[in-house]
Amino acid sequence: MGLCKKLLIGGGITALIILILGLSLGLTVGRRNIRSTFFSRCEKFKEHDCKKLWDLFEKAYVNKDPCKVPVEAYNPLIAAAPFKPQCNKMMFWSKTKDVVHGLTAKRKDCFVTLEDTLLGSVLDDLTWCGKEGSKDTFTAGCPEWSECVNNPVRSFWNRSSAAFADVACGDVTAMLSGSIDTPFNSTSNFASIEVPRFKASRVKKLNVVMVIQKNAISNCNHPSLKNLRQSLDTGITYSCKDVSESRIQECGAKPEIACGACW
Ligand code: DVN
Repeated sequence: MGLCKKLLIGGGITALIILILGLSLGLTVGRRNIRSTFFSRCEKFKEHDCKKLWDLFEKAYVNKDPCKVPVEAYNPLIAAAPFKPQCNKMMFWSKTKDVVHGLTAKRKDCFVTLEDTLLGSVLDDLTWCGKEGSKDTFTAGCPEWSECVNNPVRSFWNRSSAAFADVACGDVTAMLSGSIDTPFNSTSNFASIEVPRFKASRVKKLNVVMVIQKNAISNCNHPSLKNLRQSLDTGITYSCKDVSESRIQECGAKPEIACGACW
């Protein structure tokens, strides 16, 4: 076989080995990244055994088809770090993630969202999945949110949203968007999972804050909010206020503004 051919084949084999090594390194780095992120965020809370929580987390999806991870798979994790009722501080949201967390990051004295709790915090904005026959955690090549309902990420958020709503109490706040044509969308997690779990035996009132940005097309008079009121458990009172994004940001910037005076 000519020298040139031998060099070509050798080069091809070398390239293939580099590719396989790169892929497996990438997968290993991916698992190490999510694990180190999980631990660094978990350790900030100083209230749980982070290794135990990580092991319970992995058990939910590792070595499983990533489209066959039901919400119940996360029950042991939720049971190990149950959500605490934080009456009159709990905030829910829909399509307003950045505005809400911009506020709660600065005003933990006033409001707490699911993503401000231990379990919500350690996995916020992360992607993960497993696959049959592998004991690894993957952070790439996982199903998209809408690709299959029982994917590891969506099942975690559906299960944790339910558990967080189950402990909602006192005056509950919900921040909705005035920039979309249906602020209360029946298919959203807020509408389909959380609101149905607000019970009058615990929740006294739901205060909706409609975030009004420059491009606002909806407000508290939007018809979908009538659906929200009607879906509330009997006995839970309701209010809605149109609040400018700038006012919400001001409440975050000025801790001297009392929680109840933010809007
Ligand atoms: O009360 C909040 C909070 O408790 C959360 O856990 O659930 C409630 C918000 O859910 P929601 O009403 O469905 O609101 P959103 O804004 O549609 O989506 C909530 C979260 O699910 C977001 O983190 C979304 O991810 P993203 O887009 O910010 O990276 C995620 N999500 C919803 N639909 C999605 C999706 N992610 C990807 N594709 C989709 N189709």
